[in-house]
Amino acid sequence: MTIPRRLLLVNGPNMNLLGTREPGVYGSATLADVERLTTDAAARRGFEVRAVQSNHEGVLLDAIHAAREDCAGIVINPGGLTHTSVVLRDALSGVALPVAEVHISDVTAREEFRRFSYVADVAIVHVIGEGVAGYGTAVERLIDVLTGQAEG
Ligand code: DHK
Repeated sequence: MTIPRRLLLVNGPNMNLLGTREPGVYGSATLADVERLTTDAAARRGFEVRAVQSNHEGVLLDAIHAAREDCAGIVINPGGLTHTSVVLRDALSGVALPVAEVHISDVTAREEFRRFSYVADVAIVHVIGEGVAGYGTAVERLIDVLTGQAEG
C-alpha cells in the first residue's frame, strides 16, 4: 500500500511564543524555525509537512481529523495539553495515524505535573529534551517506521 508522503506537524498552545518564551527552558529558536527545520528534515526523506499551531484545542482536533485524508503520520508537541487533554489523546487515537510526540524541554526533570502525558501511549516515537532539534529526530524516527525501517 502506498502512503501519502506528507506529515502533519502540530504545535499546541503557547508554542507561538517560542523564541521569547522562557528561553532558558525552550531556547531561542522561533516557531518559524521549528517549522522550517521540520520541513527540511522531512524533505530530505521525500516528505512534505503541513504545519499547524494553535492556542485553541478545537483547531488542533480539526487539523488532526483532517490528516486522515492526506497525511501518513503526525509529529506533535501538544504543549501543556500533553498533561491535561483527554480529547487531544482521543483525536490522535481516533485517526489511527502513527504519532511522534516531541517535547523541547526534559519534561521528566521539571515539575511533577509535567511527568504525565496523555499522549505518550498513543505515540510510537517519543523525543524529549533534545531542544528544537528533537523535531528533526522525531521526523527521522517516524519516517523510519512509516517506510518500514524500524518497528513501530
Ligand atoms: C511545552 C510546553 O508548552 C509545556 O507545557 C510542556 C513542552 C513541555 C516542551 O518541552 O516542548 O510541559
